[in-house]
Amino acid sequence: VKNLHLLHPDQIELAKMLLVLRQSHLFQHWPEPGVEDKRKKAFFAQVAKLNSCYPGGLASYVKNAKELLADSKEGKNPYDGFTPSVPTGDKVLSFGDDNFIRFEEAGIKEAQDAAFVLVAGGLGERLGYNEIKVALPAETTTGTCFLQLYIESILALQEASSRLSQGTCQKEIPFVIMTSDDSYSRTMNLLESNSYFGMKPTQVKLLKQEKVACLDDNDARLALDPHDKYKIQTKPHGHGDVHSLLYSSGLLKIWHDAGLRWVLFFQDTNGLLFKAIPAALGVSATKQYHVNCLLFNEKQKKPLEELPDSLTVMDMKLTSGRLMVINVEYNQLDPLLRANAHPDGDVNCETGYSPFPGNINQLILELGPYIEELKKTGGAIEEFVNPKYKDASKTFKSSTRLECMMQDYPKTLPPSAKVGFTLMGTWLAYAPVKNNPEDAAKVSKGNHYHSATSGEMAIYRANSRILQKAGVKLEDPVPQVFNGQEVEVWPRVTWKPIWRLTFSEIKSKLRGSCSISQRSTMALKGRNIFLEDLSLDGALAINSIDGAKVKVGGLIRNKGWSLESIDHKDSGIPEELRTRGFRINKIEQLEKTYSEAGEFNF
Ligand code: UGB
Repeated sequence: VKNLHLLHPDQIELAKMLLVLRQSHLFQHWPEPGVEDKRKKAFFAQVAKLNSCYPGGLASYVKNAKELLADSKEGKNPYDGFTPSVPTGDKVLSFGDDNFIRFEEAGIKEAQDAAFVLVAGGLGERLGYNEIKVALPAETTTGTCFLQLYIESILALQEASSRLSQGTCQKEIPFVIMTSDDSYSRTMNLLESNSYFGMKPTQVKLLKQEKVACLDDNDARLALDPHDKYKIQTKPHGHGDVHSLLYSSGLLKIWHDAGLRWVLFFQDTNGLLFKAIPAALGVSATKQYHVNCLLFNEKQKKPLEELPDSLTVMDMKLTSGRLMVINVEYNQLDPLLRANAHPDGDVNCETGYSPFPGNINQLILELGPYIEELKKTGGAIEEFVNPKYKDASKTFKSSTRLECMMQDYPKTLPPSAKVGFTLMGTWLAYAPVKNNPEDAAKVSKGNHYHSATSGEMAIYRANSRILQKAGVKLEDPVPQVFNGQEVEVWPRVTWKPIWRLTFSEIKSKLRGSCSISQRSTMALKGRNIFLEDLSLDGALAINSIDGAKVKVGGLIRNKGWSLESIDHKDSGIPEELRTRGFRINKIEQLEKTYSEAGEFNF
């Protein structure tokens, strides 16, 4: 009370609110006026920010926290009353068949009416990489980082979509990146120092999510920062923030007014994602899904204790009869199954994998119904709390906070909402980079490592298999161990998204009979490169401008590029190589650059 005169009237209101919320411990320790007054004012500036960034303000935050903490203390399962079942509907979309090609075409048509949203507020502590994760090379043959790959993929989609609709000028596909205090400036720097990887700066918009207040106990007392007694401790609220941020930024309305129809959400390190996007968007459009979740098959039965939870999806039926297609956290799935006539929990079926598919966390939302829903909710997503308890007394080991996930969006939708999914083969659609070498090496053989090593190898495997499906003869992969992880090493095939996005496009780039040996590397950086009766046994790199039409054929043999194991603990080696446990030794290659328009054969 003695300090009240230091504050502005609106800060006094905030102080009163904190008292009503029983948060007086936050300033009980404050010294007499005249001592550290500036820091006292700064404290209220932070309170004002925390209050304005949460829908309903701090009063709602504390109220929600109390309820969720009470449920958690009681051990209440949020899925009580639901009966889980494996989702029904279409089976796995099979790459390259007629159905797949039809969906890809439909998706390409729709792409010009889409906006893309990347959630990249996390720092990737689990990966042990000190930079932002989107700066990490997706593969080291070309060194293309994830952000570049994503931007070039969106630009290629934009171009293909406008070509298909024979539009006179290309519609620019908006690209939003949700960042946080941890990632905002580094993401901006990465974009600016690389000329936005070819995208117009006006096409890219960075949003920033704020952290939320930490909670010290079951009464939702806000936690003070252990290093600063004039600051409330904060932690990330989760990727679910993306919905309220998109809504409050006004972008959804702008997109709607501009006639856009789809919003696609995706995560920071999946180098395969855009191979699945055209078909998945085609599924959304054809089936008129309001929400389409991308799923992968061959989900491991149970992650190791050391690894974080992943998600799965299923149809869930409430006893009252409501059917909900929803993602369920792995740690909630097992108890849920056990309580519902599956005494062994989530176990593998005859395929050797869990019958429940995994969640890639790529969502496609139809913009119209999405806006209507957000007008009601403001983008608030059902939250959860995950306190780590000391013992049976249920006091906390350390402070906790409320969290939310973007994939929980459908939870509040009315039963009439069309929520569906697109199931793809893992090899085509999902290879995230999340785990550091030590943790990945603990994953049992045959399961997904989700490391930089497996992420890179998955790109070569997918590209090789795509070429194989299109008729190219490829030698079988060989197993190799890097960073303690056994991976299949396929020919190191890479191409720019502009070379090929869909299966039909790739077929149009191949002629005659082509073959590639296992030890080969092929990097295609150009739009009009055609492979004709090519027999490659070594390394081939082609760079060409749009106007150059290059036909590559005949026998190309050289010493090539080999993969050399490195020690991930050797701090003298760059981190982005150490995370994958190998580097590329460029011994000999055929490299050609075409910087002038014309037709070329070699
Ligand atoms: N992210 C943010 O933008 N803000 C945040 O506050 C937190 C994260 P993680 P997670 O792919 O297998 C997700 O940490 O949370 C961004 C799904 O929830 O990589 O463990 C962050 O930058 C889970 O259902 O993943 O689990 C990154 O781009 C499952 O699908 C993204 O959010 C799992 O991914 C995901 O953050 C998976």
